[in-house]
Amino acid sequence: MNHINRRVFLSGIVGAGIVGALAGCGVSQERGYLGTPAVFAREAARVKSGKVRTYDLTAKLTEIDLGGVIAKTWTYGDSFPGKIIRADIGDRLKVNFSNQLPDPTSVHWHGLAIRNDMDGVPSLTSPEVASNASFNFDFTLPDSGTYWFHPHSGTQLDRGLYAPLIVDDPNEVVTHDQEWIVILDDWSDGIGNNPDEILASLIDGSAMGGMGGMQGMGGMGGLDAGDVTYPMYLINGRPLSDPEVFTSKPGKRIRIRIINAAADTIFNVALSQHTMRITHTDGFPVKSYTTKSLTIGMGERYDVVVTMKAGVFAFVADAVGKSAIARALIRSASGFAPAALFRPDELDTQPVTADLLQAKDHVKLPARKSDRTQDLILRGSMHPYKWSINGRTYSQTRALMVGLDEIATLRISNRSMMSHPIHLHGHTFQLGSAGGNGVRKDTILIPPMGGIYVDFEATNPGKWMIHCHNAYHAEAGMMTRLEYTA
Ligand SMILES: [Cu+2]
Repeated sequence: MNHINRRVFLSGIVGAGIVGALAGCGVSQERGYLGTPAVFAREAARVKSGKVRTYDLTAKLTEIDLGGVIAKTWTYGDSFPGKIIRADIGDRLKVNFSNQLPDPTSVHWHGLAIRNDMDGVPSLTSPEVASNASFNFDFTLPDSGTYWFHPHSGTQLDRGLYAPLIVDDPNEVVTHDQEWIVILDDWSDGIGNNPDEILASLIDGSAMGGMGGMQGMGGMGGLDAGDVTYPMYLINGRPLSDPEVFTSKPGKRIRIRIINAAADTIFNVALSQHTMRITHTDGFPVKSYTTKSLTIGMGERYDVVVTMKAGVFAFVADAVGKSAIARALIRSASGFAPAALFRPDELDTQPVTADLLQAKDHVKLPARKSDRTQDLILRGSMHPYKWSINGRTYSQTRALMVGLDEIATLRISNRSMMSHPIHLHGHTFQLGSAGGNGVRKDTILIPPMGGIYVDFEATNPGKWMIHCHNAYHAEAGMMTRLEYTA
């Protein structure tokens, strides 16, 4: 039961229709800020490089150019996606954040097992940052890898507020010549409905199909499709009509760090005429696995290495169940780019999912018997538009509990007809048993009616979110908390 049931994975049904009331996300502690002695003690014990890296980060209103279509949206700084934050393992990262948006916001450092009071979850770990206010983040980076950051406030994730955060390990043996960060997204803000309007339309059923409307009109809506039809799908903020072109040379090995920043879209990705050697997922190394395509859920990351042939090649992200693609190009020699809607044959191969991969030995958790097992039962429906964990939406949720330094098991079972990428804050679990072969991850796609279990080591005290990384499912209730016993 620790492996995703692949047959089930391919049999999603999407329902749509009349939707009812939303059970909103709850606010349990208005002030938050849980800088407890246990949190400070663990921060003090983290391995430190002695270096400090300081960044300024501003959330603001911006106009972006989507292939000649100007969209007003919210971004980090003047670039979209936001500028990379990069540091080494053990560095102390200081981010001076300023909120110039009309609404309160927050910044969550997705995937990083950092001190709890810097995790950026309003009303749980730190105060929401009011409009025209600021907040200074300050934390030690515990692990290397591909991470990213985004708001943890309402549906803001579905605007332009995201950027990569890369943590380097100076001791890593480098086996590539170039690096390319590829961020996938589904897009409507400023050109179709904004995220608040999309959520409202999902709840009241008013927007059916069309730009930023509801996906599917009942019946078979395709495989694992999301809830929303977007007018555009982007790679690095660029639409099909104006793709990013990455320049390389034949024989060069490119490390591609793929991040799915979409709110409602799972992608299958492939590079035309190439295989991809998967080296990491969610920041953690895996035993090399070569594939022609892979599936990436919202919030997940995969690092792959490709060895370039000569020519112009399409890197394509197929929006699963949505009959749409996003793409970028790699140019390693002269030639014409394939047509905008070109779909590589590689996308017709069985895509790799995390259950097929194995952790490298040095990142396996200690092979210890689990101290406690808790269930996460995922349920929901399009009508009414309501998504729950263990029969409760977030405002009514009962936190899962764990004791400090325990090995804890989460048994996740999906009793709905959609895939859900489940994200655990502050920890990286191991798929299957601690010390087994499963990969280390912080976000795992649970297929419709599928189930898995994961083990994690409870070494990061505080209050943490566990939730679906579909922004609309999370807002409609599919979130709970993990808390440490006193
Ligand atoms: Cu979900």
